[in-house]
Amino acid sequence: IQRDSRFKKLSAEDVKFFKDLLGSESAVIDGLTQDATDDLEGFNADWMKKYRGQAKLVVKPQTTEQVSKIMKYCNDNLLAVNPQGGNTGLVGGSVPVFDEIVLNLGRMNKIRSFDDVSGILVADAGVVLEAADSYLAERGHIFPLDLGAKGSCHIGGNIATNAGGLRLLRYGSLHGTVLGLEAVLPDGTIMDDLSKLRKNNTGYDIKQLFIGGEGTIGVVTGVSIHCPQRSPAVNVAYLGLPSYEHVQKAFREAKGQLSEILSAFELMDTESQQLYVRATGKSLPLADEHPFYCLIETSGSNPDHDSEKLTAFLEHVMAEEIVADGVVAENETQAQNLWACREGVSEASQHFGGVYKYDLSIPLPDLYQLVDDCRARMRELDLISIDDESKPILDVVGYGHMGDSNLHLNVATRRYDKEVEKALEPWVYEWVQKRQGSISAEHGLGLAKKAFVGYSRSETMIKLMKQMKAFFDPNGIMNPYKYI
Ligand code: FAD
Ligand code: 2HG
Ligand code: ZN
Repeated sequence: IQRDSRFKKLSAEDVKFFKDLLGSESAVIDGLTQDATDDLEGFNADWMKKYRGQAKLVVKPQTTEQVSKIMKYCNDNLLAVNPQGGNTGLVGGSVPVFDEIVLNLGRMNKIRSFDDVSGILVADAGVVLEAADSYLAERGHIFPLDLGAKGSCHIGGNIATNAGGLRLLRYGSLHGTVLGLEAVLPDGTIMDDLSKLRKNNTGYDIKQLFIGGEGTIGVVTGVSIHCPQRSPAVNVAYLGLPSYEHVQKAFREAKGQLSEILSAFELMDTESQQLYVRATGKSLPLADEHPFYCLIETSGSNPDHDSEKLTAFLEHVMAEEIVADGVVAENETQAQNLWACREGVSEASQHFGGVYKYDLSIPLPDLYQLVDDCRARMRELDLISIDDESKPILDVVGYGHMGDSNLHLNVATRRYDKEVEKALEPWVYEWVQKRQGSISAEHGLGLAKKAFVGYSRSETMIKLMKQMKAFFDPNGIMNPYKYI
């Protein structure tokens, strides 16, 4: 890609405008009129250290009005902008490609209101997910989304990517739980759609376009979201299973027997768990190795009732030899350790130098076949070895949100390598297209999947998306060069 020459290059005068507007020293990182290379690094490089921009300016507004003035100035002057939350995105959408200004929401981090009768939380977009959840925990509620990056990602970033995560099975997608949004459009208009209503059928539901919009049509500044009651009884079980067939049977049984208390059903293959062990030095919860593992969580209101159900379920699946072995957490620490075996895989897979991540929706019966096929392909091409350091790939691992038919295929490498990338792309996307899956289940498209949207969307749909983009952002200044 080439830098779009329509965009103005940042000048000292522009920097002065932002400094005057935002006032405080810490609100602007200025790499144009002074040396700020080190300070800019964290905003220019993504979490995987795969994508790197060349932004010379980071602005950190504290109010919606400031965001509005920033956007109006950028639009009037044709300065390109990259909205950024916690910078944990996995598709290269959160960092600039060239010299786009980074508009980071980190200082917009206030809870605006919470009603413990309705469970409706209204907060700034830059509130860190874990902070929102802790605030809610003190008030007997839970954020309807949870994910491994909770300590860094923002709720605004979650909305911009339409993150799915570990609780979607129970609480549904953000398209249902988000009740209202406040967003700033590229020309500075404040879209005040911060409704607190669960029902509101008054014409087009425009906020939905911002959920999963990946910062291409506006900046999300405020969020109104419906948060459920926190369950007093939470159980976590970690199970070992002999095959993917058995995993599917266990999922059916879990839905049938745990039904309304089932809050997560996660899948990990043995390779993903071995990689976690290798990267962290920790040991796995079960003594013997099993080809597959599942993490099951239940959340309910009555500890005795839930334990009784979970015990009956476990007895049944063990007696039927669906599950080979398992362990149930006896306290909060044990539960966290079991969850770490699942949540830690994402980081473990990039621990050894590089990673190629594919976040896919695949019909459940076929879901794991991709991992087997991919591993076989990498062997055939002689690109993979866990011990031989001369091979680029350490391992191919599969894990994900079984309950949502969402597979994470991670190819852990010793370095970023064009040969590996060519062996994987578009092969993975063709595989998924043939099974009517989606090439992006929950992480978005960003820069990584820009060239591959056509594997999951028709010409007509892509054309409509481009028309929407042009309507909201006629100058194309919002997160340019990315998927749209
Ligand atoms: P960023 O990374 O900063 O930005 C992501 C995108 O959103 C960019 O395109 C950016 O321009 C845009 N954006 C950010 N904030 C705004 C805003 N206020 N207004 C407009 N646009 C904005 N995802 C899942 O779905 N499920 C998971 O289970 C999951 N687990 C993860 C685990 C780890 C360890 C990591 C590193 C990532 C994980 N992710 C997961 C990826 C996920 O997309 C992000 O973690 C999260 O949703 C992004 O939030 P963020 O604040 O970091 O956004
Ligand atoms: C998860 O479910 C995240 O752990 C990250 O969505 C997946 O790193 C990945 O590929
Ligand atoms: Zn995920």
